[in-house]
Amino acid sequence: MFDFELLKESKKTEARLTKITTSHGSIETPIFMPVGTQATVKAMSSRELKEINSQIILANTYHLYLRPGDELIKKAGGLHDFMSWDLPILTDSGGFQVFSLSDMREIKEEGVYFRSHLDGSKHFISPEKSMQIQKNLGSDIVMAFDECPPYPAEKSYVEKSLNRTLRWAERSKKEMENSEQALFGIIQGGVYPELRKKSVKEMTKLNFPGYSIGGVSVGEPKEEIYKILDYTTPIMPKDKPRYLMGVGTPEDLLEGVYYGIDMFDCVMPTRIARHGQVFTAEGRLTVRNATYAEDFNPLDPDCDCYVCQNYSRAYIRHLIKRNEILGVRLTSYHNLYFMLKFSEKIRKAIKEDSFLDFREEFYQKYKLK
Ligand code: PRF
Ligand code: ZN
Repeated sequence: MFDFELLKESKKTEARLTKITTSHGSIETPIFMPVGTQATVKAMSSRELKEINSQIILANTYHLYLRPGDELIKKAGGLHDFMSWDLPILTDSGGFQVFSLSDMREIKEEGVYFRSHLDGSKHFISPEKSMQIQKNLGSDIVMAFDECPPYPAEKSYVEKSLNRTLRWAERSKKEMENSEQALFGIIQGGVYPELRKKSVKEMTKLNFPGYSIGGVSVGEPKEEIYKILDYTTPIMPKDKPRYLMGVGTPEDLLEGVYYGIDMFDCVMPTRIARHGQVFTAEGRLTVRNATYAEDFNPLDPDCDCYVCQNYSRAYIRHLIKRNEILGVRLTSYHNLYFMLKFSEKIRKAIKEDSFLDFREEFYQKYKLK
């Protein structure tokens, strides 16, 4: 089951308020999706994820196929049962991780031959194989198998790759026929407007229930990402969800929403948390630094999360310096809460027709890194 409702469109920007319904419940967008690559959002239990109002989480085909294996997860009753998460799950197809992680890979028309980054063992993932893995995982939203070209890349290469990704999308769709899972097509085309346009035109012909924009945040300057969005989202269908893959700092959310994106994911909030860095209304703060040794304020005085209501910067710094497990649990919890609360504030602003003011106010306070 899959349903999409466009609840409201902002007047002065491309921002939208939408509701997506899946077999495991509904999500309201714009939304940030916490990343649970290994069937766990690092350091967070399902109970804590619910406590901070996570509506949907992400998991990865590539990692779970390698370990513990999608057949094992199927035996457990699927990813939802395996990890005890009963709300929506989106799985990425492996079409990005196989390019960024595996040691050796060969791209052929039939699929990708690669060696595992873990033990060098040989594997093959095709569009059909990626769909079979995602069927075993039992996610609510499934990604088509694509190629994410590197940056920079010659236009001729990006075009060749894009055409193959289109053929792979068709094969992904065929393999997912009669499935309850919703399959999203992925727009590629690098930094080339004509190629992005071609990708949208051909991908939308396949009539997927949703579309994501891939091939961004691969080393290009941020301005490039926003430029791509500026000419890509206006030609995407209005009546389908739009997901910007692998992008999701607070400022990325604001800009993405401005250009009409509904869904975001990024490992950054949990990754920086493990390095003792947290979001605050004034920007990122490295609580690990000596400056905070005797700072008894909460991580973010403006935050009403459990961590900020109960613990000080000095205490959390001490935990992190001592490599105590609780330290990264607390910073991860706060950072994800920050992103989810931020998405909620964005939705409220769109609802109240004040998104541009909200964006302006954010930048006045938040120092960019
Ligand atoms: N394709 C897929 N997953 C992705 C991307 C992509 O292009 C990106 C882009 N940075 C992140 N995750 N399948
Ligand atoms: Zn907090």
